[in-house]
Amino acid sequence: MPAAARAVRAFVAAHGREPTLLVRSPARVNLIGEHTDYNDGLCLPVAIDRELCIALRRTDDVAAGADPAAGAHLRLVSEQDPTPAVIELPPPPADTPPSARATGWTRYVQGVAVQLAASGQLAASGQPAGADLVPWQGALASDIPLGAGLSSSAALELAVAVACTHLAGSVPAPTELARLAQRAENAWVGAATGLLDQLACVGGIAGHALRIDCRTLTVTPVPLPAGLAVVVIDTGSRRELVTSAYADRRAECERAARALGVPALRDLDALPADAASRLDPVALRRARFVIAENARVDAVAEALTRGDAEAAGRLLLAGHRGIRDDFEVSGPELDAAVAAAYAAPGCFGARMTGGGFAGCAVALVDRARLEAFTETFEPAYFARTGREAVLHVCSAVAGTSVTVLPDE
Ligand code: GAF
Repeated sequence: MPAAARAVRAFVAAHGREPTLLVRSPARVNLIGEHTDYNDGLCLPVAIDRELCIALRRTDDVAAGADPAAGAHLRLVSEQDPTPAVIELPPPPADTPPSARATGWTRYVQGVAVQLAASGQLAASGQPAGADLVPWQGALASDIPLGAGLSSSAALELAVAVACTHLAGSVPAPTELARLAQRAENAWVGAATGLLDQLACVGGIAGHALRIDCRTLTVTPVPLPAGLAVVVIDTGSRRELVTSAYADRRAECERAARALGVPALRDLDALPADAASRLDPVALRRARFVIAENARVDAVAEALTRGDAEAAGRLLLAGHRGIRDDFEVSGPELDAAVAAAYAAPGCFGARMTGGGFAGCAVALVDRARLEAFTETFEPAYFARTGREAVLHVCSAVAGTSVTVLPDE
């Protein structure tokens, strides 16, 4: 059963009546441009048809038969967790110490509510910031694998943000929603991530990848050739401690930019001739990767636009080599998946995708040869790793959206 139908069913089971709204928020896969977002650089994600859905209903609308006893909070049940997320309204202040914040997935929901209240996003009416945060109850269902590098957390953040702003009668620009969700993740959850995931999730366009300039926040649609399948390979691997390694990479990039005298690595088209004497070996490798990766984003976007899947695939392979050897965030299962994919029929190229170390790879595959690709890839990957991979043949879809359901 699709996630949307499961969310509606879970809502009725939990709350004993029908929801009035359905919010749908896609996962994303990044084709190229990895770890460039926090370097003010370029990336090329696709919002994909694996989604997180929230069915919901406001609880303060007595005229519509709502239950005032439900109280002033957001209450969200999930098919993946028996303990509901309950966020009291008004939400806690933004400077609440980390130890007093919610834990687990509830923290993302709370973080969005906190940022909405703190931003004055909902205060167009002139009321104090946060006064317009409408209480609601909801049920969540998701087809996005957790911890796999497909942005399940950004999908949740954006779904909650869109639910809250819709009920408040506010329609913020997609970039504002993305920034707000990023603040929830950075300042409340405590993960120093860039803006790639949130922009991809909220800005998705059917049939297109998105060339995102993370400095100007300009999003340019890039058509995906009809005969080209975007295949996400879930390697089945997951890693702990990814957050601290991510923070290390970010710090190393910032160190490299400082030593090279630029605001961000984005500001360099090539390593200066004397880079090796100005940078320690680690910072040199990180800078080399980021500079080359930014250039690959434009090259892949151009190749896709002219329908040149071979060229796009070669660039993905080069990207994988760079992220493995210079940026050092690949992992054994990711390397095995890329090698097995590229050796399979119909594959133009493949690379790890997302933050790294574990999770998913992405392959560009000739749609006409998908069956042969799958038949060859699966046993080859198993032979290399002893693991079963899960393949998702993905379509590019629209970003986070809200639908009004027939009210019963
Ligand atoms: C994670 C982060 F959340 C993104 O901001 C981005 O840096 C990505 O890793 C790497 O490209 O998904």
